[in-house]
Amino acid sequence: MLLFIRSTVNGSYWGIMNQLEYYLECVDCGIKYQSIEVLYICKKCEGLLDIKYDYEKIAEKISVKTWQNRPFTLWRYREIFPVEDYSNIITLNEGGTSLQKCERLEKILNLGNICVKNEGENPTGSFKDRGMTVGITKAIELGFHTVACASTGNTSASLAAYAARAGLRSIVLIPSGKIALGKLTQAIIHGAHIVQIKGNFDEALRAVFQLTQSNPNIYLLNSVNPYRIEGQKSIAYEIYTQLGNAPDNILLPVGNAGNISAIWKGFVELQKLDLITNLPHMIGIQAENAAPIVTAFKKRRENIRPTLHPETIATAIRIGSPISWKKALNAVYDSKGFMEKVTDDEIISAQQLLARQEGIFVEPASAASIAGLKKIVDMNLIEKDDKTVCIVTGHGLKDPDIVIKTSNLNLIEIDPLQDSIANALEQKTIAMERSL
Ligand code: AN7
Repeated sequence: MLLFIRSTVNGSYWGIMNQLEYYLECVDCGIKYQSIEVLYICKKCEGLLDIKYDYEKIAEKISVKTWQNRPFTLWRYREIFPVEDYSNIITLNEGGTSLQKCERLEKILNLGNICVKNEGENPTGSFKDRGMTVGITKAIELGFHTVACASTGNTSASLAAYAARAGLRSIVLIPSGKIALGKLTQAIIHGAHIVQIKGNFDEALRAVFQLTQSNPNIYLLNSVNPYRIEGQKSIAYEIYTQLGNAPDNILLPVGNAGNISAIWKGFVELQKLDLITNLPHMIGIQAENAAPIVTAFKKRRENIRPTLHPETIATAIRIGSPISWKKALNAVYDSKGFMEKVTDDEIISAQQLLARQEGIFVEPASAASIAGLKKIVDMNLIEKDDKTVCIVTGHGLKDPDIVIKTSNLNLIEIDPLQDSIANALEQKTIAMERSL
């Protein structure tokens, strides 16, 4: 049953859950909807929805001391998530990822303060688990038995795992032949119903939208679902906890643009709650041939023009028509940040750099944030002593094929009874030096 109440008199849009009051609001036309409604986009103008809270009331309920005494996972910050009953959450202990200071990278880039937030440490190996714990909890709360998403890989892996944990059926639509092996493997082992789409992610997203519109018993868990975004804003809360304030810059890869919107929302909330004194510049990085938001930003356009045939080695962000582009552009403009693009070669070099210099193995899309940092340093767009946090969004083992393809393998094989290992290594070093 849909309940659509537009009261202009007494503000009765407020839904009350867990004594936390909130409602949904269209980011385009501002119409408000009650939180009990299952809705993904505005019924009037098809704009994206955002969840609105009464921050004064939230401020009364939270206590930093209480947070400190809880385990360092996403649910440490439970008061800021719109779930009805905390005792019924579906969790795999997501969040609580480490913030690694990268001193070698600092030296190489001649910067004073770089940290990497390693989202590969999440249960299924990507930041998507943050959105999924809240989204799947919501699916259960709303009484759904089936959940679905379109995905370039990580969302499908996460959805499949959390649906399994909750005992729900999951359906994932993926672009045929274009998702990384590790991600497909995860969707398979967690028992998702996998549908390969002849087409790219944008077409898969349209298809899953139609599927859930014509089958209202299936809950859509792409980032257009406003509850997903609520989970992902936890990245901001953790960075605040780890640094004691907000950094100067946040760099992250941008695909469908949910994460940049979510993290910005988190920081704005932290400021409203009087927990931080400054806001970071949000710097979004896209792959060169899948960069519609970068183009819109550079041309100061109000709208994006979708890229019809997005292409990049970083399949996670091979997206031409990002659903959350408007929220992302708002985040970039409001934070006085910017958008930049990087080539596949720059992405691969950054992946190798982070792995070899810092011991952190990330998938290509995640390396885009490091490639972007290198690029903006070269462009003098960053102050030397700025505190910069790069979000590395997914684990490198998600996509082993890419490493094999892009590395100069030059493996050696010897008979240990006859050959000398030292000699073989020396020969290899000489060969490698010659090939440089
Ligand atoms: C590793 O899984 O869109 O800008 O369907 O897997 O919030 O879309 C993945 C996106 C960055 C981009 N890094 O985040 C999907 C999907 C990694 C990702 C992004 C994705 P958004």
